[in-house]
Amino acid sequence: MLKDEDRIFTNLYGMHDRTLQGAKKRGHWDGTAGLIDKGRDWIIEEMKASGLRGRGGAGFPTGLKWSFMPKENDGRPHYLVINADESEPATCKDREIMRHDPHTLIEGALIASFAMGAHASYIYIRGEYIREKEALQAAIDEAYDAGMIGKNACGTGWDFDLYLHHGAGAYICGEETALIESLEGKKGMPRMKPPFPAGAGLYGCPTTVNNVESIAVVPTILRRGASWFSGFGRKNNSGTKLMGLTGHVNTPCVFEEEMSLSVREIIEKHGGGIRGGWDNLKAIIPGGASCPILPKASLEDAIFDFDWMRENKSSFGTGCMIVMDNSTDVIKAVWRLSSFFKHESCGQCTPCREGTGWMMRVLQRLATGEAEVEEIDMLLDVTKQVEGHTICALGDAAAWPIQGLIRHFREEIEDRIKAKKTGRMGAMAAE
Ligand code: L3W
Ligand code: SF4
Repeated sequence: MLKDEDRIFTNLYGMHDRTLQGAKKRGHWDGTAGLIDKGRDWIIEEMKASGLRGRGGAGFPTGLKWSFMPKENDGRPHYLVINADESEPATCKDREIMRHDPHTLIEGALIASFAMGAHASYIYIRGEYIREKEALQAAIDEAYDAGMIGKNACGTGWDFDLYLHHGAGAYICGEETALIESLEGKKGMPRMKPPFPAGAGLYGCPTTVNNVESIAVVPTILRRGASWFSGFGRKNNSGTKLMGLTGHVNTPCVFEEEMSLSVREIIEKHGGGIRGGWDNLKAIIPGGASCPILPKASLEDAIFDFDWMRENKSSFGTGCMIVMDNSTDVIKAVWRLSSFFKHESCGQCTPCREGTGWMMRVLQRLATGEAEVEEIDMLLDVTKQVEGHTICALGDAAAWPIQGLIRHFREEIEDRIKAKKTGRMGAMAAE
């Protein structure tokens, strides 16, 4: 369990002063110029050694991603883009950073941009985050006024500008290339990859897109050392992490914890346990709508990290878990998620545009028991035709939860269809 002194986010609940003065008192902006003086290579190597994996959902190693940025100057500017378009259902961890600890993000943006040779960085914030935008902009203004950013940032000789861009409320703009398109003033539609943004990103220039939390932890990792950070969690899953609990726990919350604790410890320590006790647990969705559902039977020894979740055919995602007790209609829950993906599809590739609607309609019939049993395998086949056949990960994200539902709850789906046919639907029916 994480000790108080090991927390990176010391103002997660807004109990302290979030201004520059307050942030400095809590240890932020301490020796920033000295870290920058150590040079780009040192910063990138430390980030690699820390084992930090991207905190936005995909878990790609952050230091490695930074190292893809060109070392030689070919005349094109470099950019750091910070993805604050936090829109994953049940995920609201970055929001707390921007509300209560914005200086961790601004200091991280300066250091990360310097390491990648970027004189400008853009934070793309979700359209619905109005107060967060105000808090963050106020902190950016303060940092400019105090000379922490801007010309000769922190007295390092490095000029650095930070811009806050407000999105218009589309989930797909959290996909990095759609976000870049949107920043450029176009419709937020994902681009084919490769080229990855490090080769051709914003305005065709070398760009790194990182999640808010990934950038906000950088200064503390560099101050305390890579080995301090990598000392938490299992190999390849290191560090502390902002996590969340929603659904049928007694105390839904966002919290910082070390990686690789058990799912049960996380739920009991931070969520106050399941409503009605552990035996009343039915399933979890580990870290975002695209992460396949896992039933209680698979969770007794489950470890809450990237590798365990992948090895067990799910995904750690953003680390913000949805907990479902035995009162949950899991078929209806996954149908609801599929209607979300249908709504958010940008529509430029056929398997996603047509497939998300098709899958949603079949799921709705499964939820009401009106489908035929044979349609379960037909639906599974369709998910396989969507998965891996689209421009961006939204197609996969729409397919995986359905595959998880069929893998773990086929019997419940079949029982519902049979009950409908024999008139035993009763209270079991989805309204
Ligand atoms: C250079 C290579 N760069 C990969 C970079 C790539 C990107 C990062 C991860 O989707 C997932 C999605 C959501 N050369 C590279 C390379 N990169 N190979 O690494 O890339 P990728 O493709 O693995 O993932 P992605 O497209 O970024 C993210 C899932 O996360 N998710 C979370 C969503 C979270 C939010 C939120 O609110 N924070 O929306 C939850 O499950 O479904 O599967 O930068 O360029 N060879
Ligand atoms: Fe758009 Fe869906 Fe294709 Fe992604 S997979 S580009 S959201 S149509």
